[in-house]
Amino acid sequence: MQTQTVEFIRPIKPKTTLQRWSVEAVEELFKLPFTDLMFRAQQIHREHFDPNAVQLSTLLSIKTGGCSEDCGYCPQSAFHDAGVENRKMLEVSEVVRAAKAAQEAGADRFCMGAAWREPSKEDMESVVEMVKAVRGLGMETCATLGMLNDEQTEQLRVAGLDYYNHNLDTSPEFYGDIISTRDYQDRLDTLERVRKAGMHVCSGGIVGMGEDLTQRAGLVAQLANMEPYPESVPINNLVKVEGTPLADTADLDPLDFVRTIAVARITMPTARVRLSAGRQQMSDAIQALCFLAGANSIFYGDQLLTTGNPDVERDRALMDKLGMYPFADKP
Ligand code: SAM
Ligand code: DTB
Ligand code: SF4
Repeated sequence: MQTQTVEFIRPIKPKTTLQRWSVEAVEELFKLPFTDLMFRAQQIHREHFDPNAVQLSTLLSIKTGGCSEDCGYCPQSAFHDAGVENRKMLEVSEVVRAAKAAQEAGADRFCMGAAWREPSKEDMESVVEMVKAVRGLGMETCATLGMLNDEQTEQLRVAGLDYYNHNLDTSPEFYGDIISTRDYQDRLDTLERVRKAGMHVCSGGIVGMGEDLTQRAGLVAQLANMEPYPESVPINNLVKVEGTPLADTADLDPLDFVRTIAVARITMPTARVRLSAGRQQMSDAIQALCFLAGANSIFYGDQLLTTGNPDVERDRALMDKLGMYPFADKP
């Protein structure tokens, strides 16, 4: 593991091999001159990864809309009127068809998302079949289904789930401004169960929700201080959806988004840092800066869950232009 020598990075728990990050230390990273921050991020990125390889995950919403949580950013919450229909869960055969198509298009990971607070017993039976079937295609599997209990994490592990996505979304201090139907500790408890069951953890958050710099740093510090930190860290730029409480939030300066990627890379050197939601609204130049800052994963395919994502052709063209390739095709 990289040893940090710069004075503002203070290991809090030297007995572990992990970096421990105070919120202040993370905030100091955010405040570095842009080129210094990028240089540090690139150095660390290149120590651990091929900087030209990008991991491609395709998302599928297996259960859309009507969610009983009130997350202020989310078009699928039953509390908001964002025009998202409450649909029933997809059939296993529909999921397999979508996974095959994603694999043929070049994705190596398939992530199944559901608009649930937590899955029911019956939901789990279908999800287990989906995970087994997608694993059977030779793809990495990921699911994001809300809170899980111990029995459910075990069911998913046995089914062959590789990653569980459960985002902390923001800092503990800002969380209550965005969600009132669950608390931060609920999120941490589920992540702990996923880890204990032996699956890889995918956890990140959303920026551009009106958080201040300390709160943005607080999210990164929370993630980086998990022991171990997540293997996969999605950084989402808020997609502002009409009808959600955050629809009119002021735009985040795109360079502040790039900074967030760089800070995630520096604080979690071996994680896959995913440039996640919000790419459709981003120029190629900003996406290129995100890759320079250490992003090495994207959602691939023209749909996220309910909102759009760049289509495969646009992403292939961008990768070609930048001389990047899917990490599975590494020469
Ligand atoms: N219901 C489950 C949960 O919340 O854990 C899984 C699905 S939920 C849609 C997965 C993640 O999508 C959320 O944690 C949030 O980070 C992200 N998300 C939802 N709406 C978003 C938006 N408008 N912009 C950016 N990210 C969003
Ligand atoms: C993550 O961090 N972002 C993805 C995935 N994990 C599940 C979801 C983004 C959702 C964007 C809004 C939508 O399409 O509904
Ligand atoms: Fe439900 Fe997840 Fe959306 Fe929150 S983010 S409303 S839990 S689907």
